[in-house]
Amino acid sequence: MPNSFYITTPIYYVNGKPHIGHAYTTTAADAAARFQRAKGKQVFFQTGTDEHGQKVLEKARERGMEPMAHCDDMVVHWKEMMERLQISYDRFMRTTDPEHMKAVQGVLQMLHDRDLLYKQGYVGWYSPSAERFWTEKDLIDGKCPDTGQPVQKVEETNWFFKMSQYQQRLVDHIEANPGFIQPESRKNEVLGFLRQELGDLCISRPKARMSWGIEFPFDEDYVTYVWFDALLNYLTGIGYRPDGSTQHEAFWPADFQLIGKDILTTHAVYWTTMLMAMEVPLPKCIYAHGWWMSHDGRKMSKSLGNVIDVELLRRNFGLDATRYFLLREIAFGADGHFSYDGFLGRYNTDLANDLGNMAHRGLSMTSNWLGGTVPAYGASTGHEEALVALAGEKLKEFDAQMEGLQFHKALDAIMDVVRATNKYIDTTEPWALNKAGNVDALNTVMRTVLEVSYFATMALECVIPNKAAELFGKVGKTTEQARADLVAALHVGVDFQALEEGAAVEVGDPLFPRFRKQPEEIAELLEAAKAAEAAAKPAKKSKKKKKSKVKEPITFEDFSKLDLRVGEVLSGEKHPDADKLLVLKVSLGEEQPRQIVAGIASKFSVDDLVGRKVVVVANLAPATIRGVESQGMIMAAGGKEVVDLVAVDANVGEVVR
Ligand code: ME8
Repeated sequence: MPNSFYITTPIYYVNGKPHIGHAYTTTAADAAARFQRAKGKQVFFQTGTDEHGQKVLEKARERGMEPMAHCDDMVVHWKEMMERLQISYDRFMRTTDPEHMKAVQGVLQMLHDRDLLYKQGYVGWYSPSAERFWTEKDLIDGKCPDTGQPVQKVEETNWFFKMSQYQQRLVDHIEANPGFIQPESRKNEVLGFLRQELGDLCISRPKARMSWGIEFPFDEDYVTYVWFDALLNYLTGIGYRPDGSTQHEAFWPADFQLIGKDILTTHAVYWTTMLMAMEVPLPKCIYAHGWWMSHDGRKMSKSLGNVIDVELLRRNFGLDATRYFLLREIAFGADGHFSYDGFLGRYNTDLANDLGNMAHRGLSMTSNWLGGTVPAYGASTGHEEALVALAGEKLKEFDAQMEGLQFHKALDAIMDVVRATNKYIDTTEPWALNKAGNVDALNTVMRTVLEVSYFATMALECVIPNKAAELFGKVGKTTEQARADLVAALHVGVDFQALEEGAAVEVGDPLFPRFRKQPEEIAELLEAAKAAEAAAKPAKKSKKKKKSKVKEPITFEDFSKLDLRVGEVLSGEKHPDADKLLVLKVSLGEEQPRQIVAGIASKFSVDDLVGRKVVVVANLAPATIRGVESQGMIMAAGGKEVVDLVAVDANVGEVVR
């Protein structure tokens, strides 16, 4: 459908409760969905839960429950999280939904009829935590390379999907459609992965070992591999049935499929080749965002226990502030760290000082000095024209960044207008105009500030829906009117003529009061933040550090011989012959990624590093380190013990000076 917009999140495993990572993807999808709805698109937004597979079965057993009863119980937490975050999904998909299960069986039958499935004996290492097989050489210290959790050796006959025959078609599709896998670094990662020979995909589990899944329609001894089942939710949820019906075409191909970078291969390779086999078009974009990390540089996850419960943030700072923080704090695509101080800082600057303060100043001065109604413009103070122009330009930027899911930039564009308006208030000094009885100019200043307050919240409504609605009410507008005004502003430009002259304004409480709670009032939140940090950092004996002496001075000429570049870690493995070394593939934006041996294994696993931007000494002469060639050096902080990597947030290949 030309006016449709379909956006999905991963469906989450019900082996634990939701945390900041899940809230993040879901809030991002929600903001995009709300924005597109406001723009008049026919939106379908799907999220849900992934309920089959070994991981969920084990959790149910651990709780002494039947798997279905366990899922029903856990789903309550997920739906509650979504309700609390005001997630405006159109469908909450559960893979235990009978219609979905029937459709999955239909797809299996269809692929079987097309001779795209075969049965074969197999030996592999199964990781229940990642729900996938690995070969022995993939394992790190005998554990799952993705999650670091134990694996089980499994020898059994299984059904395979002939994934390998789609390898070249997939490479061609990725190359011909630059926006298909985003961001660019993830696209390169997938292309890198596809440079090796692609195998076929094991898509069954014998019931004798694991029965919690969808039964094969043509082999009752087997159930479907959890990923094969789960990925299909994106289609079955919008009515896809493998019987030639076309209901799903109202929304398919999806505009955006949001995922975390942890599940890139399953989406960019398994899902896309499954679609090719089903003769269904590929989604327009698979967008893999980064991770919320704890301060030791590890992904926040259920298994590490270093997660923050967003509910604590919501309860202490409010829903809108929590949603704003999630989307503003880190670039969508990059990793970011959570810290309580970071949250507080963002709240107090952007929301309390900038947006909240601007609106409150406008409303209270209008109420105190102008009888509490929206004034007509008087004479110009000479500063309004620039502000209108800035707002017009920034709204366009906001629109473009929202269309590209660059939430942090979109929000910042609107905040630029807010900050400029606070400066405008300071420059025009309405208190002085009031004192001097210059009502004409005062009217102009107040009208302008009220218009910007409305303008900013109208744009930000998709992120801060409640506070926006509160502000609309204070200037005599409804949410419906604000959405219509947003569309008008996007089409014909910004003129700061949206409010109705004479409409009553209401001051009330500031939208975002400065956060002044005492530590004892937010003890629960502080404790949780501290516990997450403690889980992140294994306790170390405190050692007194000797300060290393600064070396002999070098000249600038010596220094300028160094060619330092920004690189991104694409993949890696442990050095075959040295515990402290990792062998990493690092992209410097050159044709081929570099292989770099780095002595950082005591601090980082490969999993911690993939996707991180690092500083590389690019012109260090290649050397062979314990039998492995190294083409450069990654810069790290710390003496003998590595403390952290030298990290930058810049484009791959950029020179570091
Ligand atoms: O993988 N930072 O489910 P899951 C950012 N059922 N996002 C994070 C995160 C973090 N620290 N931790 C989790 C599964 N996420 C499968 C998906 S889809 C057909 C099947 C988010 O419960 C992120 O979106 O492990 C990630 O991809 C997802 O949660 C994984 O959720």
